[in-house]
Amino acid sequence: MSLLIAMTQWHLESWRERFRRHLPGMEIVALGEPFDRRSVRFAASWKHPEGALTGLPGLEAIFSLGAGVDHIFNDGRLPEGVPIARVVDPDLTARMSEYVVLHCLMALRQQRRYDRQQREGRWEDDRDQPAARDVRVGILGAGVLARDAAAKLGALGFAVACWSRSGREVAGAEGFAAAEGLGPFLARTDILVNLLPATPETDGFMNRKVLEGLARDGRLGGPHIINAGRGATQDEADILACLEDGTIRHATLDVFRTEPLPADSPFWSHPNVTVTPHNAAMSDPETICALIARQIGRLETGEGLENLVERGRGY
Ligand code: NDP
Ligand code: OXD
Repeated sequence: MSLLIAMTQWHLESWRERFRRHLPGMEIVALGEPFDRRSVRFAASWKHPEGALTGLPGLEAIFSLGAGVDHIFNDGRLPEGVPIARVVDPDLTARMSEYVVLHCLMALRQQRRYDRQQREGRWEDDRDQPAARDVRVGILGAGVLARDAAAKLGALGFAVACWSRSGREVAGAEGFAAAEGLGPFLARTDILVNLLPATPETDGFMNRKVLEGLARDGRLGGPHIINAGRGATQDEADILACLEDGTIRHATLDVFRTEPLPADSPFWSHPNVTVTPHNAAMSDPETICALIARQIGRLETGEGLENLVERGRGY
């Protein structure tokens, strides 16, 4: 019985060592080395190469090593019928909320302006500092991450709303659903936070049309956007053009269509763009291995997997 580590990018041997500790008795094998394909029961994936999970007749579950699963669905030869589970972890969730709260506060408290003034040696305060309650944050998504961020922003006083496919209720936030809810949601939003997954439906979602729908009467001198979901959900040419013509005032981007962000990307040097290297919410590898070991334990005892992904929806 073995678990296959099917990943690119990360350091294989440290993951193997962790899985060995959390799953004593399980053989841990990896792509790129000879292994018995018939004995693989579980796969742990992060951006595995296309087709890497085919020809594994005993495969019972695929575990994403992250919260997102777009990297798994990018594989056009994914074996059918095998359940896919993702990471839902309070530590990761808390880190994402830190990121969202940090960047909403940066906008609210005009921190970039004061940084600039400090560099220029200028003492100039703003007597028109809005309160958090004067600023409307709109979160795209009402899932695990959006709900926690909404609660923490709400505790600071921000006026929070969430928009999602189903319009599911989020405590302390106004709810908007589907295509009909999008216009009113955008029209009441000063800071747009994207926490949508990358799916065929959300591809390029943050485009000019959406950005033009944001509130024009806010207290921040123009709309701000924060994307900590996935780069595929943003239209990067539209974002740049909207920054140029003032449709949006500032973009904080943790994720990009091409990562690492190419050296010649105009985002690097744009004065109204904040770039972070896809680390809004790092997953703790130790926690993830423990989570997968627990999931395998649940399968062995017949309890079934948690945090399953719906293939039809892509998240
Ligand atoms: P969830 O699956 O819990 O939530 C996804 C939310 O998106 C749901 O509310 C869902 O609506 C909504 N949604 C999906 N598709 C659509 C659509 N077409 N239209 C409207 N709403 C839609 O995911 P999480 O909150 O756990 O994570 C969100 C994403 O964050 C991950 O998929 C990942 O890509 C990204 N992420 C980024 C990290 C980083 O470091 N930058 C770290 C971790 C995650 P409904 O509720 O109706 O189903
Ligand atoms: C994730 C990520 O999906 O780090 O967990 O982006």
